[in-house]
Amino acid sequence: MITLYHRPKSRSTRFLFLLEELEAPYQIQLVTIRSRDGSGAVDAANPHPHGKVPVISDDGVMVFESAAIALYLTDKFPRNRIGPLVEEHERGAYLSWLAYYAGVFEPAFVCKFMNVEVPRGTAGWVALDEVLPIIIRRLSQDPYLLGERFSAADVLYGTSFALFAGSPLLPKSAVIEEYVKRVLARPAYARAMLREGG
Ligand SMILES: N[C@@H](CCC(=O)N[C@@H](CS)C(=O)NCC(=O)O)C(=O)O
Repeated sequence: MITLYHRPKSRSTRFLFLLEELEAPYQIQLVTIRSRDGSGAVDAANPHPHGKVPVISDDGVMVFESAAIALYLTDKFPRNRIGPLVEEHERGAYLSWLAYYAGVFEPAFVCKFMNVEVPRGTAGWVALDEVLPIIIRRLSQDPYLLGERFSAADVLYGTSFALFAGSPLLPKSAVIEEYVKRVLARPAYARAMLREGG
């Protein structure tokens, strides 16, 4: 049984979505986290090394970091084909988009948000202005990052774009807007929202 350590309206919400997509058996353990305004506290019950969410425990096996959790869960629950397995053609693209999420996409957004210039040739990521055209080009060709096939990578990117909708951080793009609509229209997302509060 998977336990998801969860704080509503945080990065753990998307794992309710993924677990629903996978139709995996899971339970939710609500935890507190530190917030940007200084409120909140690390929850002693949270096994994450920095007291963050998401983190999952699978009968004692602990997995943290969104991209790692996504890969762990789609490998563990392959029935609904939400993540290509090792022997599948799309596996390379899947791993690439998951790693790109953690290593490039999120840092690019954070730099933009903090108004920090990305040092070319030093940082392992690039500025958001260089990230967005890559993703928009990909999604102009196909409905999802892996093509016709929806995957856990779309859970991460789709919910992130949904979060920034209307924000000056995200220039208006019909391609992204349609993508977000497609991702959030999935029945698993609606089921996840029903469990958001725990
Ligand atoms: N790189 C982590 C980021 C996790 C993260 O920063 N989560 C936020 C909630 S959205 C958090 O727990 N913040 C509390 C803190 O920083 O102590 C991942 O993608 O899983």
